[in-house]
Amino acid sequence: MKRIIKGFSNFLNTRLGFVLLAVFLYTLKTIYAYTTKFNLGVKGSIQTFLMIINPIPIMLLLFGLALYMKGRKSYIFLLIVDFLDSVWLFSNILYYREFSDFLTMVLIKGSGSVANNLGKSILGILKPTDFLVFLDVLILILLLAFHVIRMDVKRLNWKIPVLVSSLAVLLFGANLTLAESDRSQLLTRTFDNNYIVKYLGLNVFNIYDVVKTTKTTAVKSQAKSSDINSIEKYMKDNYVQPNVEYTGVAKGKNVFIIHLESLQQFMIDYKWDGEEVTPNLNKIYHENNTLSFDNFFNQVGQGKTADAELMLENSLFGLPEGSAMVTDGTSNTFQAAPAILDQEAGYTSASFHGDVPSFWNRDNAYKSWGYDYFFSSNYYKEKKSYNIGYGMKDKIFLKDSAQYIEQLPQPFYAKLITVTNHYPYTLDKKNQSISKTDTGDKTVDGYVQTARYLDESIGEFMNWLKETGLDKKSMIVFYGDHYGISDNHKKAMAKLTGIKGFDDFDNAQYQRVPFMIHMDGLKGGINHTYGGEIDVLPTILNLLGVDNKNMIQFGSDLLSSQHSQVVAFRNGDFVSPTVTKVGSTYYNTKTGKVDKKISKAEKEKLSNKVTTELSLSDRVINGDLLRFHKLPGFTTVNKKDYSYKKSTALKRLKSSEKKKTSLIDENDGKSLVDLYTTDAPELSDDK
Ligand code: GP9
Ligand code: MN
Repeated sequence: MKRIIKGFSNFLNTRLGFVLLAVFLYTLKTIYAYTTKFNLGVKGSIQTFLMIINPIPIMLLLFGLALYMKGRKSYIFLLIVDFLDSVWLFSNILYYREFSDFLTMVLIKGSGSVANNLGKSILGILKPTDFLVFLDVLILILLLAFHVIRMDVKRLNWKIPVLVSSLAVLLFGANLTLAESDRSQLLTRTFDNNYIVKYLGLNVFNIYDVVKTTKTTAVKSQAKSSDINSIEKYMKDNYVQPNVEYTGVAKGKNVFIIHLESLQQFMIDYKWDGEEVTPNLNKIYHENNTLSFDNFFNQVGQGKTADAELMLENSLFGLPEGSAMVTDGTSNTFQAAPAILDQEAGYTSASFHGDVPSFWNRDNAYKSWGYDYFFSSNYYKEKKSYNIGYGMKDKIFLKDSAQYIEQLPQPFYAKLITVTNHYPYTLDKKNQSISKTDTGDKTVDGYVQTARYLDESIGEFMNWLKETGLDKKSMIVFYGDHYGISDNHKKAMAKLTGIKGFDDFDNAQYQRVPFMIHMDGLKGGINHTYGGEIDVLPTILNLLGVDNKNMIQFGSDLLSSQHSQVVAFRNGDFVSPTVTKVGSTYYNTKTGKVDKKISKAEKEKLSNKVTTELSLSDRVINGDLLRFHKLPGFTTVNKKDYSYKKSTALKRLKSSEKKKTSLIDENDGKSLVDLYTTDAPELSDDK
């Protein structure tokens, strides 16, 4: 035993031993920070394992640099690196406490509101245990100072540091592979900074962030103000006059944008086991005062929900890779729906979502879009049973949103993002009200159950709008953000739809998602125009009577007779009433057969239109070109004016400077939340 201890202490007296000790202590410290200071959402054994080991490769690489040096300076170097890294961790802990997100380069460069929001309150949020992240540095210093460990000053054989660095790279490769196998497209889609930290560690996230930001800022800094000219010209040449019959019919109304997670159009009127899956939505779909679209497509890319949000509120396409909300949402200038409606028509805007604010970088992108409020998961009562998958269960989420909706000054623009009907479509027994389908495909068969649950939650919400009279004062827009069943499940889709040999053509057709505009007195009906998410903003602005003539928008009013019915998909494929393109194959949309008659010129014309629009839109985002586009009467949004800190927001709601126009005010200060009825079993269990 003695010999082992002796051997161990001898090893620590070597420089390699010291480096490994530093890595070990650093790892312990990050485990402490990850589990007590952040909320990474670690689930299962793989994620736990990765969370524990993820600091090792990068620290081995960084601290390992000390092995290339000789003398005391190698130790000093290691301690400085360790100290600086701890300062960084410490800063992230403080930032996270306020924003539930990590620091990024863009935020630090000052375009965000870190200093603004954090500066004043730093002392207020500091906890003594935060300083524990410096403990490992202190221990190492003390060990050296009291000569418990002696410095090993000689130069090492060059093979040792090279071996350590190579091992670090190898370990990192293994870490990344394991992470990707648990969460594919982790680095290309970048849904949430929390995910990258959970899987790869804070330092890797920072390196990733710096590389990514350097790349995007280089493109932006090269962009010139004249770059907007060709875009402005394209807009002018392709301007679509909106349908005047509908101009302003919703003027001054509240707007609800109801995001139906992963809901595809084929669920509308779909029956399973002799029952309608979505009876409430079906009813709305067929009502006379609902404008329903049955040829409306999702157009998202890797950004999925984020792309849908971007298109709906900016009429700009998502990027070919990743999510523009993440890569450009913090830094770019936008002319988005919330800001436009605020400035043009005095709307208060709010987004509601029962997930963490960092997902899809909403906490920052929403500020750039001018959202006054962002009610994310920390505004809601949290309980384990209230959550499933990515966030709160829809019934509880919508019910608990009512308390904030009734406080919003009217007119308001409120977006409610549901999430229960999300892959992998799991739902607890108590909430299931229809049986699973029987395709035998595990990821597909629960879909009708979560879709039914979503539908029921919408039914309850609509009922509350009726009870409170909000339904008469509002225009309610429903949309499905993207497919629920991906093209990896063609066999199951064939069974669900009855289409034999469900193929690529069918898959393109099944990108249809619901889009409905519901309003008291609206001239409704089922409209067969082909269109997609890019067209929502111009359509809605026309209904609200807001002129969009000078805006940079890649969609057009769906109700206009001039509306182009060529619907672009993010990969350059498209669907139109006559032609569908998938890869290099052109189909006849009516028959689903490969179209051999279509001329080369026609193919090129359609295809060019689609790729031109996609690439012009990419240019706007990559070059941050809206900063150069002068929109008459519009003042550029200043992100610093916005804060989604709960205490500040709630105070602001109560003391709104706008005259007292909320639902509560209209009801003599009395809450109308009691009128909300839900059969959510979790809530009746509470009683
Ligand atoms: C998470 C939710 C899901 O907050 O919006 O996003 P998705 O995975 O559908 O893109
Ligand atoms: Mn989604």
